[in-house]
Amino acid sequence: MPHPLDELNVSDHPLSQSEKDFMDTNGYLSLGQLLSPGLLNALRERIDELTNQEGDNGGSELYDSKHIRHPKETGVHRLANLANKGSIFDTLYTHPKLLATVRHTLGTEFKLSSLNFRAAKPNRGLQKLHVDWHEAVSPGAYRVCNSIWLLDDFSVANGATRLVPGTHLCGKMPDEEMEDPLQSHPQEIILEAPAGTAVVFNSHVWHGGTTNQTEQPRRAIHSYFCRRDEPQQTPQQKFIQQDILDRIPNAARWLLNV
Ligand SMILES: O=C(O)CCC(=O)C(=O)O
Repeated sequence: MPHPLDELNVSDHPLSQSEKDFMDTNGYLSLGQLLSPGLLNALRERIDELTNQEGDNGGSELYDSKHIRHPKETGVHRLANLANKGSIFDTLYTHPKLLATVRHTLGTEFKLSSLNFRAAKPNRGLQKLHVDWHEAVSPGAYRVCNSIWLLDDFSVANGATRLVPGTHLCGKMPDEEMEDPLQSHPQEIILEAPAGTAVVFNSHVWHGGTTNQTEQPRRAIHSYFCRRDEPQQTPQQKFIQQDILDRIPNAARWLLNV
């Protein structure tokens, strides 16, 4: 029987050896501009629509979850549960190159944990360096893997994500090593890239948002994955809608765990 990942053509988009080596060593990998200009604009429009519709309630599915890693974040626009909010978001969790990178990190048995939007508002957005897990893990024993789809050009000025390459291998949490994880780390890099780019990062690498020093929100969507034996951040069996179940292929159901 074919594995669901094969049904999503993951084997047709293998990582090159240098991509694997880069991901293994640094804990992140840019997949380049995977979003066409047309899809990028349509995503921005749908996000604006949802942001207006949901207002202060935006992200409530995330904040209500008992598995949330951090309490409600101020200074950001959030939306959660995007897998149930339009077919336009399907690519963001089913793209074969994305899934090939996640498979390389977590093995074949993983699922979507959540699909959320985060935009840092002007003068806001700084996060502590953190990992998306409650403790440090041994190299290779990864439980979670994140990715970020850039809806705006990411720059030092507008609060691009920072990360400290290689820290997924160090077996330490940022707050064990740093006096103040809000501060810059001497080895941190900033993910500067054009809108439409997707970057996968091992969730155990130290990372976080930085301050948006421009007048416009800095927008991005995170497709976040976990191993199948871990709880989802958005438990899809609770949230899934019948029209979505009817629309998506079996392999996407497998990814959502519904
Ligand atoms: O959006 C970003 O730049 C990073 C967000 C992040 O790491 C988080 O919300 O945990």
